[in-house]
Amino acid sequence: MPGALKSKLQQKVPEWRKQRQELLAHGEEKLADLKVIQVMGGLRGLPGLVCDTSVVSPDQGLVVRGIPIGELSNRLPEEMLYLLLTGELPGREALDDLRQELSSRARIPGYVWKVLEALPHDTHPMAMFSVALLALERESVFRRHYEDGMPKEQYWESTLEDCLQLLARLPAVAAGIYRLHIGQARLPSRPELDWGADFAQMLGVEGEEFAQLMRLYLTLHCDHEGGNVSAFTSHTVGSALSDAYYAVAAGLNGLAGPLHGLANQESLHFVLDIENHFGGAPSEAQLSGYIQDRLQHGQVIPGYGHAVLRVTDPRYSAFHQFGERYCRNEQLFNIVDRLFAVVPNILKQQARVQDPWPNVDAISGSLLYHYGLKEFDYYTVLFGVSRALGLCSQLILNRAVGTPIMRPKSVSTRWLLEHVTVPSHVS
Ligand code: CMX
Repeated sequence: MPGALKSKLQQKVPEWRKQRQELLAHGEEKLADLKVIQVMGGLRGLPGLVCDTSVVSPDQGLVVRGIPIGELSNRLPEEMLYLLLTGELPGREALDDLRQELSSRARIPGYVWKVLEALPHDTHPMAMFSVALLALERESVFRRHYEDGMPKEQYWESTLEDCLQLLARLPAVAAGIYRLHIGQARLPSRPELDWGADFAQMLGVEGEEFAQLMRLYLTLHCDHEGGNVSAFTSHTVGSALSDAYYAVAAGLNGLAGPLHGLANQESLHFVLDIENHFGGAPSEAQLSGYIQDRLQHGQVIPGYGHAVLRVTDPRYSAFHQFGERYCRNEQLFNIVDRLFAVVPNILKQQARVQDPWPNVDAISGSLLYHYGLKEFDYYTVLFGVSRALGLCSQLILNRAVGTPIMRPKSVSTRWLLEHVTVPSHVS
């Protein structure tokens, strides 16, 4: 018998397919004009993708299935998965069923550990994470069924199967990578715990406060619509009908970049550098000079700015509330607070910066550090465990409605030069 999540999707998929057909009947209608700056500037603002799991608006930030993320910060990551996929929060029974389904699939095949243990010790944890996922690809049900001639209508069901298997294993894989990284033995999963609490204890950090931080962390990072580097990459790879293991690993490889998910690592480095430089929390005036100096040297201010947002990231605010409650007297938290008082005003004076406000990466690292998770280069793995919820959900939904392979047109510089209006002084 299918689980509660699959049953709910079986109810919903026909309606979503119908909607897509209705829209396709309007296929020739025009939605937007394309500017040269968009072609040359990462397609900023161009509505060229459909993503139903969440939207990010400049003034509100992340809204998951119609609910602002600030209203979801007390939800479990498992509830977020159900919400992302179905558009509804699960009731008690459906949630218990999903948790049971995840814990029953959580065992990690031994070969994954052998592969990870064979890597040089200084391999970046994000590279290890990606390698682990690719090692698990041999288990793909989608690939096997595809080879056996599975009909298109069933693609999403095999993809769901792969995604549940993949997601169920991620906390143990990610925690195992952490323990390997710090030279400690792996800790066994405790299936009676929820996803966040089990992950926390497998990392080796005990206590309800850290479990609560992990739940919050996994909930807040779960999705950020479809156009960010990790989601877009994962979608592109998935659109070739590569299975979930390939698609999610590809997305995580994008997340590993310093302008994307790695910014949380960079951000904490930055806060610690400030602490070292001033021998503690600097005054606002000292901090202001430090920031100006950094900008003059052409460096970015990690954790500030965003390609879409134009307000303080609500995920920053949710972490800040947590910090206010549990880390108020922590020096790093105070530096983070002081940066918030200083950086936006300075960035506002830089005409080129579109968004002077903090994003989620400005604060998450200082909270992790407070609980003794001091391996910065591991932080993006935590982000990745959470973001895989969104990547998988997007992949399943795309398979359900039959989104085609991605193939935008590229143009050459010569083509652009020929198509822009010739300046009057030239002619
Ligand atoms: N510090 C200094 N300069 C910044 C800046 C910052 N925090 N944010 C933007 N800028 C600069 C850009 O580098 C760009 O400079 P150039 O014109 O010289 O290339 C200019 O301002 C315009 O950028 P933008 O349109 O405001 O922002 P983008 O969409 O190009 O980039 C982002 C967005 C996040 C990459 C950028 O703000 C940045 O590098 N921030 C710091 C890194 C960071 O926190 N990344 C995490 C983002 C969240 C995530 O995806 O995980």
